[in-house]
Amino acid sequence: MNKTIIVSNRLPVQIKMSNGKIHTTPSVGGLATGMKSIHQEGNGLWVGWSGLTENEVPSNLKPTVDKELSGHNCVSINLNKEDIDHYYYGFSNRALWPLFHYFTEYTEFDQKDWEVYQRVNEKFADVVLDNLNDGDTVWVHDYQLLLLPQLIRNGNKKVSIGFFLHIPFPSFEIFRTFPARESLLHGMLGADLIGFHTYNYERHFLSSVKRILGYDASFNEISYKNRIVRADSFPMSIDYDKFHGSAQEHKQQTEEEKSELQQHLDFHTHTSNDSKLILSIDRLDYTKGIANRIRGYELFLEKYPQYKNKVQLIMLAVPSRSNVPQYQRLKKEIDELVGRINGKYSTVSWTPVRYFYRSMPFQNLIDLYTSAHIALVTPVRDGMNLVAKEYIATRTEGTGVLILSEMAGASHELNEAILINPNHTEEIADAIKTAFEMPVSEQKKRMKFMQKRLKRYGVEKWAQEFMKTLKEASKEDETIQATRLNLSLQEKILSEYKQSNNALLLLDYDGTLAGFEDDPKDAAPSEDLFGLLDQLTDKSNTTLCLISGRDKQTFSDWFQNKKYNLITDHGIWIRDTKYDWKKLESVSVEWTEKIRPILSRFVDRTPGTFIEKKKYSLAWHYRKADPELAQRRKNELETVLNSLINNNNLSLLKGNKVMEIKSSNVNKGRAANRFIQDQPSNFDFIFCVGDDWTDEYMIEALPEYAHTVKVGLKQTAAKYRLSGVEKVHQFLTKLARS
Ligand code: ADQ
Repeated sequence: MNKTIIVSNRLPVQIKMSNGKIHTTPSVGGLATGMKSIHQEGNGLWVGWSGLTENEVPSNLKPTVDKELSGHNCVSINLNKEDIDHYYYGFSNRALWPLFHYFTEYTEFDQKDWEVYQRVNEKFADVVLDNLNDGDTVWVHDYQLLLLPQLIRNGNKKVSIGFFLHIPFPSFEIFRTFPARESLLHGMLGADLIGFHTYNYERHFLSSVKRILGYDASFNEISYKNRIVRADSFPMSIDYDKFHGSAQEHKQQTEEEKSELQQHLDFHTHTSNDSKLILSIDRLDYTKGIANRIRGYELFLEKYPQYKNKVQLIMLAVPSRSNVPQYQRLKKEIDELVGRINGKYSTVSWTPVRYFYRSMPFQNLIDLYTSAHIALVTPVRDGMNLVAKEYIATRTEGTGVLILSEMAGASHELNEAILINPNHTEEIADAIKTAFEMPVSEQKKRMKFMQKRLKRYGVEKWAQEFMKTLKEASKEDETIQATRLNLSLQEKILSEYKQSNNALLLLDYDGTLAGFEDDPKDAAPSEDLFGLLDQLTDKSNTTLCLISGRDKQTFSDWFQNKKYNLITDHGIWIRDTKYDWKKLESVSVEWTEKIRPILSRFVDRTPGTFIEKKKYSLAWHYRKADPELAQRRKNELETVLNSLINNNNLSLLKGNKVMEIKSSNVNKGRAANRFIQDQPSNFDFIFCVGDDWTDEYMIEALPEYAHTVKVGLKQTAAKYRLSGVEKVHQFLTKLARS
């Protein structure tokens, strides 16, 4: 039975060792809950780090730890202190975390950190591959493991791989600054499906893939090597019922059952009817905008002094990454800010900020969520932010106001919150006032919308949706694999070819026999290619014909001494093996005078594009232009040209990063047919290969028995696919040597 392996930096169990004994407790975090059913299904496994370094587990206890973990269907990765220092604290949290959250000034690229990051990702890959069988699914989580999808793919191609990024993916302008940018993208592209919290992150990722690696992406699909990689957004959620249910139980508590914290909270809210609590909960992290939040609160007290004594900010900061210097500085800054406000405003009976720097048990979190009238969530960047969602889930009476930063992924779903710009202190102060004054009916109206949404799309649903999409993505890829000209199909065609008395090979040139160059002139045939084509031409049963959009002059120059049949200009000219050029179509070129100035205007406005003037057509090349701008200009140009084209009997050919305008009665399909009909005897075998849209005319025009092949993954009427020029050469070599 196939299984799913979940991989994350940390395992979903906590291990503690005391007096030589091992205790494990399952973690209750959001991810563990969301993945629970997937993890428990079949022989599901979770691979990750246990939280203890090799030095912390005495070697005699290692088998017991492993056994204990295996009882939870977990397999741990052995990491030593150096690994953790460089891979986790170093590369993950001193380079990737700040970079992806737009803190470029905090981003440190250290060569040693990078090397260890690669090594640790390989350690993860080794353990995953040891446990992986064909047909299994792997779901990799987060920024600590960006290289893992590709490493797994290299080790086993017959598995489905999903990857989810829990933090933002930054815009191209930020991402491009990073030294290891190519490797990180290639690492992620090993997956079949790459998930993000929001469409914006997905968009940024696709933009980096296009601009940095130069791969085509149409909508959310990237044609990567010989696979399709899908990117999509899946906003992560929470275990709504757990938070809602706990809040309902909490309401039933008697005075004696209440926690000490709850008693303190009650003490404040009971001092007067309009006393209110504002809640702030986060890991202590510079991305969470904690300092801005305190400043906003301070300004609120200053601007609206009538609320003094009536309001208290309860601030819970969970210690995090405290050996990274920026986190230590942040801790100091927050301590000072809190001290300053409390020093300035406290009275004998009132403290404006109650600050807790520690982790709290779940029940205390519920105390806080259920008691707070306002939740103040102001990250300057946050992938999603689950605290905001948890607050909504616990408001069983439908009251309460969420003030939420528009920089948190959650703001896309929680539109009914008061959305603020976390860098605008005054906006925070005013939002607190608005929240204070919001009528209960309005609070309930907003809460209802948000609760309904979160209840419907909980964390389990999130995980299921991801898995469902991953299955679909892998299936789609299988369909493509099915038409791939694999070895057994190649053998079949080869044996037909060997038996043939009169075989035709119709070969497109650019993108099929030769790779693309920035300048089309640089794609002249290599000695190897000449050798291969000569060998094929020498075969007594074979007619070879190169059929291309290239102009007659270029092909004459390149192939002047070669006995190949040539069809150029998309089918206007033909040269037979006796070097006689004949015109297949008569076409006028007067229209070029009208169209050329239009193309020139587009060239002026689109850096990196240029016009290629051929004898019978005009081509606008945009291979070197910014991909997104080129896409927009291409659509604009199409609109501009459409009416002119119809009136002048022209057609527009959309090739590979080129748009070509030419006479309508010319195409490779007509030319191929003419060529076939003009031969003295019928062909009993046809093999045709091409890579772009212009070749589709020829593929569609050929008789049913022809073996038609598309190079690449784009839509096609061809029967088979090959992934690239190299594969075409390999197959033609087989024909030549047969
Ligand atoms: P985080 O940056 O850790 O997560 P967040 O999404 O808010 O941020 O999750 C914090 C979690 O910790 C919440 O579930 C909360 O209940 C819990 N928590 C907070 N304080 C606690 C305390 N004192 N004791 C115990 N638990 C506490 C990263 C990304 C986010 C993204 C998540 C999930 O940075 O943007 O939303 O992953 O993908």
